[in-house]
Parts: sequence; structure tokens; C-alpha cells
Amino acid sequence: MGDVRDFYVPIRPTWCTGCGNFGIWNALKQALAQLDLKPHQVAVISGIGCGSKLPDYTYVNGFMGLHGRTLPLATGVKMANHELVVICTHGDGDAYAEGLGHMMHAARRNIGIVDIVQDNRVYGLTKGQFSPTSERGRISKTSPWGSIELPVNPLLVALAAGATFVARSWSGDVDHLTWLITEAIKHRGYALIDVLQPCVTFNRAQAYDFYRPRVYKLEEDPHYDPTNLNLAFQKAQEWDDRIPIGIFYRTEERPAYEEMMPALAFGPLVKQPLGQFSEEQIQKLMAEFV
Ligand SMILES: Cc1ncc(C[n+]2csc(CCOP(=O)(O)OP(=O)(O)O)c2C)c(N)n1
Ligand code: SF4
Repeated sequence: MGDVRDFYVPIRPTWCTGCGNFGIWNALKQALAQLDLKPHQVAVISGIGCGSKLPDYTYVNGFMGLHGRTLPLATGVKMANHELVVICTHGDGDAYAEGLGHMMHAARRNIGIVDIVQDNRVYGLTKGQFSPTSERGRISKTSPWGSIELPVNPLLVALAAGATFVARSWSGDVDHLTWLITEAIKHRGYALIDVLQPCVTFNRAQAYDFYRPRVYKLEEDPHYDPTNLNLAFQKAQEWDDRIPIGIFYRTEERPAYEEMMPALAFGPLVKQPLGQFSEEQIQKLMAEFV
């Protein structure tokens, strides 16, 4: 067991008091410590949004990219050094609007990335516009008469795309989320964790009081089998007075993308010799691009 303080940076988050991102941030640090990981072994990649500020507040390798381009960036990082634990943290707008196509490709490739989506069901940073997971009828500045769009069900999309680990948690239960993140890191391949995240400023109707009485844990149901894909499809459609959280689907049978990539068979690219380039040429390239 490592020390959570290894991941501490002396910066005070700018998140609103009570924001669900605090729970996600704490769970991530606890999970890394529980797995005895050190900051240099982890890369957290994000996009643009309230939740995407998380790498700034955590002592690990970090990169904030363009809105919606989090997974392609993370893919590049994983391909360059597949020994790193690569984790995406981004909002539902980033992940399921601009980034939805990327999620489907990451899932079907089964690339070893843990994808934590801070799903507050609004665009938080840009002041509460409706997002792909907002319910139909949501009134916002961009939908003053109520959203007319059918919401995306991210779990169904991930399952349909071939994801090998599909899970949901909520930021009001840090222990549950910590456990899920440790399981996702240990998983072979792409792992989606959709986190129901209260945005106490722009989505007050779906804050802690909304989720607390509704969420229940799949792992407490003795009849639930997370290796059964059909069951996962059924459970992923449940969203009413009861909202399931936990691992909906998991299979370790498919190899991860990086395990199948011939160029990586000789070790991480960053550790492979540059071969045909002289030291002088490398220094020149470094001076120009790094
Ligand atoms: C391609 C693109 N579209 C729109 C924006 C403007 N923008 C920046 S952050 C953001 C909303 C972020 O919402 P979400 O990803 O759900 O994260 P949250 O702030 O809720 O954590 C938007 C629309 C942008 N930067 N780039
Ligand atoms: S606007 Fe919402 S998501 Fe953004 S910091 Fe505030 S509570 Fe959190």
C-alpha cells in the first residue's frame, strides 16, 4: 500500500464547494496508492472542462489536450510507453459529444486505457448547457424550451463497441469508486467508468439527494453475472427509481491492443534505440520539437 500524499500538489482546486469532482479526485489518488503506484508510473490525460482540471491537481504525469480529443492523446501516450498506467479524466461533453467516436474506437481496439468520465450531465465549465447525457426536456441556456434530443446511454454504446470493462459509480461513494478504479487499472484493455457526478451549480436537480436514494450496487446482487454480455445490455438500460452502479461487464479474454502491436514486442517505444539516427541528428530534432 502506497501513500496518498505521494500524489499531493500544493494547489487549491477551483471547483465549486460541493462539486462531485472532489470525490473523483480523492478516489483516483486512493486507488493509485492502494495499488502502490508511484507518480512517474502514471499519466493522467484530460481535455477541457471543469473535471479536466484534475491532472493539474494531482502529482503524476499529466496532459490537457483539446476538448474531445482526450482518448487520441492517451492512445499516443500508451503507444509511446505502454508500461505507463494511462488514465483519462474528462467530462461527459468531452467524452460523449466531441469524443464519442474516439471512445468507440478505443473500445473496439481494447487499448489499455482507464477512461473515467465525470458525467455531470451538463457542460459545467461553459455554464450549464445541455450535454449528450442530459435528459430530454432539460431547460438550459442552449435549450430554453427544453432539450429535444434523446440522451446517449454511454454504457450501451461502450458495450456495443466491444468494450471489455464497462462500469459506473458515483462521486458520493468514494470507497466504491476507489475500488472500481483499482479494478479498471488491473484490467487488460480499455475500461470505461462512467461516474455520476453532481454539479451543484448547474445541475441541482441531479445532485447528491437525487442519486443517494437511487443507486444500488450490482456486486451486492448474487444473481448478477458481470461476464454475461446480454445481462449487461439489460442492466445498462435500467434508469428510474433504482440506478445500478458497479461492474456491468468484464471479460479478460481479449488481448489488449498493445499486446498485439508487433512494434511493441521489443519493449516500450521510448526505450527502444533510435537506430538509424545519429546522436547529432537526435539533438537537432529535440531542439526543434521538444
Ligand atoms: C471543440 C470544442 N468545442 C467546444 C469548446 C468549448 N468548451 C470548452 S469546455 C466545454 C464544456 C465542457 O463540458 P464537459 O466536457 O461536460 O466537462 P465539465 O466542464 O462538465 O466537467 C466546452 C463546450 C471547446 N473548447 N472545443
Ligand atoms: S460548475 Fe459544476 S462541475 Fe464545474 S466546478 Fe462547479 S459544481 Fe463542479
